[in-house]
Amino acid sequence: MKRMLSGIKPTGRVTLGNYIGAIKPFVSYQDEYEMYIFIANLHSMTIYQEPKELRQNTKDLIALYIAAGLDPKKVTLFLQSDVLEHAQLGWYLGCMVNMGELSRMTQYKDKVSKNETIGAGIFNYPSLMNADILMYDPDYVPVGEDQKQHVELCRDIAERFNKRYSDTFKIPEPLVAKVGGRIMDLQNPTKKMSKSAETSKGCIYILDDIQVSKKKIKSAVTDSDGHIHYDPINKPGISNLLEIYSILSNKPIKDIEKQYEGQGYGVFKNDLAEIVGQELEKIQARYREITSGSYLDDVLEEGAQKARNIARKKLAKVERKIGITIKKK
Ligand code: ATP
Ligand code: LTN
Repeated sequence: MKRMLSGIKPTGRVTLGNYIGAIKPFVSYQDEYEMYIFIANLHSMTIYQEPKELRQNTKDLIALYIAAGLDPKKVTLFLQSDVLEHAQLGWYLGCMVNMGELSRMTQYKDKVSKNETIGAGIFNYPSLMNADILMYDPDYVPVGEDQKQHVELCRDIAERFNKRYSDTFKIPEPLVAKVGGRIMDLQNPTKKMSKSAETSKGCIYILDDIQVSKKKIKSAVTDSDGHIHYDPINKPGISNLLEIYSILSNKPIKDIEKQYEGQGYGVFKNDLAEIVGQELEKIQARYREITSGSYLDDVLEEGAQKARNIARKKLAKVERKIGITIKKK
């Protein structure tokens, strides 16, 4: 069985973008791959998190993974901070990456260009991400479009390490969905739907009130040409809605275009609002069941143990190779 690994940061309320771009694909992979999915809580610290909110977001995220259909019996689900080896391997790998390489990362460049005061964590975080990945030798890393560059850097660093020492890490492949890899903000469809966005109007949260989320779909920004056609460059709003529709209804975009030929945006948006509403209702019902008891703690404990078994061995191997370990056995 090929292995797959991915993580999501608990930096805010989980969005429809996270669900479509990350969580839903994970669910579809779980029968086919050996999967490791974790909450990237160390990464979330790159931006200040209010402690109470961080705790709640972390719990919600793990519950939503399961509510969306991930089965902890099939998938190893864990908290990054429960496996201390990530930070240690992150340090070694951080010593192997060049400042120039880290400076070219889009997420970092975006922050710099906005002249925000940024912590060193934002700059260094691809090294920790490299550790998260290389620790488990995955074949594939399913991510949204925005993370592809980080996985490519990870491949370079793995190759560098293997060449400098000896074969140690598997070279992972990023896996970006062709449809749904980049769901856009409903009010500004040239911007990614993001859980840490300043305003929530263009962003659907999985735990949103159902009526609120329907309203957000109905008031999504489109264009004035009235033709339901997929063209992300010239019709970003409608194209984004078509992607959401396609993923949630399991229908190809071409079929949806045909279905709404000659109809206005109103009908299409109303139908999509219903589809989104139904999907969220299903997840929210399951979420309420899961969060009432100690089930989540048990899942995380079991996941951490499984992950630690792998991480401990990998880190020991790395430390032997690089000369940190002085004991013979
Ligand atoms: P932040 O706004 O704090 O950067 P985020 O909403 O971008 O957070 P992440 O935790 O960075 O979410 O991402 C989790 C996963 O969800 C990643 O694989 C990422 O690529 C994917 N993802 C995030 N936003 C979207 C989106 N709008 N469309 C598709 N996939 C997305
Ligand atoms: N950096 C990613 C989250 C993340 C991740 C990972 C994804 C941290 N470690 C390892 C895949 C594999 C983000 O910002 N979305």
